[in-house]
Amino acid sequence: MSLSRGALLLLLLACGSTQRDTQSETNPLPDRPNFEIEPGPELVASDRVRITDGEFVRGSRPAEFERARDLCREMDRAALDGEELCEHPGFLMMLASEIPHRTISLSAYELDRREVSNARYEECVQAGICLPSDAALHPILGRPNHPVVSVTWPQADAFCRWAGGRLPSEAEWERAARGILGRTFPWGEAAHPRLGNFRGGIDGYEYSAPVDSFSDVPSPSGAWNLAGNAAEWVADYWSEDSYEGSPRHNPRGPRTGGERIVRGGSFGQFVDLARSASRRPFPEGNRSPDLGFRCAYDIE
Ligand SMILES: [Ca+2]
Repeated sequence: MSLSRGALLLLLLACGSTQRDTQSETNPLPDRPNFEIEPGPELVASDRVRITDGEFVRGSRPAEFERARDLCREMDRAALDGEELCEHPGFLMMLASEIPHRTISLSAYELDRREVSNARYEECVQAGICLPSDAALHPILGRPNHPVVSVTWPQADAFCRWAGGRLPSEAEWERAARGILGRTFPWGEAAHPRLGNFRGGIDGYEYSAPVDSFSDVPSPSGAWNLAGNAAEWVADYWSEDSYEGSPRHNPRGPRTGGERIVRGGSFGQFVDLARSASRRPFPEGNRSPDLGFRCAYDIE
């Protein structure tokens, strides 16, 4: 019997408790690659970036699907319960949901430069609007400058509204991580496990990292930790075929559903799951110790 989509994600998250370093043993990488430069990131305040209106290419070509499968195998993802995860139907379904590859356009918006921290989230709790995170008392996950995690989608949504914004649409999140050049990762093409907080420990963090860590790693939007650290809720409901027939301007997912979309990979997952096009479903009322969020803001 195949795993449900939510169960598959939980399985992937559960893998994070075992730290391994197969990548560094088999494929030594430089500490920093030669970054591609993309003009345009605009820091509008210390805490937000502005993304101008315009087009970008969303989704993946069939060749990128195959490359993502290869990346999964390279990460030496463990066989789980005798089943090879990289060939699991649920995993392949999530990869296939990135197709088709298509140019779409978005209105301008602003985005939090950092994941929402425990300290910021606590202000909303103290205001009587937000419910406390389940990880608030964890010795690492609960640190003030670490991303708030273990919050449901409704809790994340409530915070962003309280903060004067909203959760980013899935397309807005991808645009911020991918840029107009269609990068595979925010920093470029190669799967560098040192350029964010991923499973494996060679980035220096076993659990979450401060929300201003990896601030020297460029991204097309200037936002930090889109790839890795806390995975991030976005606004849209999940559908594996939502890219089919999608509007080409400011697309949103289905109007209803029970699962929302999670983006960006996490400290509990290998770097391949942090590809900027990678998308996965998660039940909106569930929590995970590596799942947080950041907020977007309309420009008046
Ligand atoms: Ca993140």
